[in-house]
Amino acid sequence: MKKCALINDLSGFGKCSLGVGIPIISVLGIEAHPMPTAVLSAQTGYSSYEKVDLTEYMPLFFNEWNKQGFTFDGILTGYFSEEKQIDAVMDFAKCSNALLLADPVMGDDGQRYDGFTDALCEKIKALALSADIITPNVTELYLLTGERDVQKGAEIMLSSGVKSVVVTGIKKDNQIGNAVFEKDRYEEFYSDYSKNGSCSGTGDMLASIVMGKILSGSDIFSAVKTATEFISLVIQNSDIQNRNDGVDFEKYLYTLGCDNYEKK
Ligand code: PXL
Repeated sequence: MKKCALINDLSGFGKCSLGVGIPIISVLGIEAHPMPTAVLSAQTGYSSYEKVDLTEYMPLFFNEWNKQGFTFDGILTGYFSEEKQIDAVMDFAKCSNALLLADPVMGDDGQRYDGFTDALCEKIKALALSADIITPNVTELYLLTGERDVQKGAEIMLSSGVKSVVVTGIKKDNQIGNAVFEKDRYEEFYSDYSKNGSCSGTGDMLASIVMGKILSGSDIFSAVKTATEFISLVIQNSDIQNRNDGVDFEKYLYTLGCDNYEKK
């Protein structure tokens, strides 16, 4: 089986990060190998939370993985709480031939998430610039490039060497969608999932589906189409009282697995 390292936090509440990445990568038929950046009582959108940073353990875990000869087909990164975590990941990724998908988690709806300083955002930008694929939402694309125009922002990232830029949460008419920018191809995928506004974890779901589908042989355009349809289905069928709680993705995970698991 193909192997994907998942470098992200583990949050007890607010379904996101490793809590959605592990099941999604697994149902897509790819081995999930988590390295938690931090463990939180709940994601940072709640009015309070406890957080344990694993910054000092990250180089130790990566060294161990290298010492054991573990290799990866994909490296998927998400939430970071300290700049040093990103140095460790960049060192780890440099020594690997894996496809690097960096989800530059920094903010949403025009706001930075709690704890994201200028210095941390600069480091996240450095990681994004070294990635094969990035999946910023509109707010994160602005934080990365200073550009409010989505196409211009995506072009800045492409001209710096990123191969594919997937911009999420683009609002158009009554719809919300995701666009894939590559040097010589552009495509956008819209759905009616604006019904409940932005929800915790949907960006993490998109990044995980894109990575899992690509590692199992899809091109990025069909991977983003699948992710858009999945997130739309889940949001339409979730009973959302508080956007921080996340969405009811569990009951639809099986729809992602249909292509990959042999049916007996
Ligand atoms: O889904 C993005 C995310 C991931 N991890 C943590 C977060 C957030 C968004 O708020 O707080 C800990």
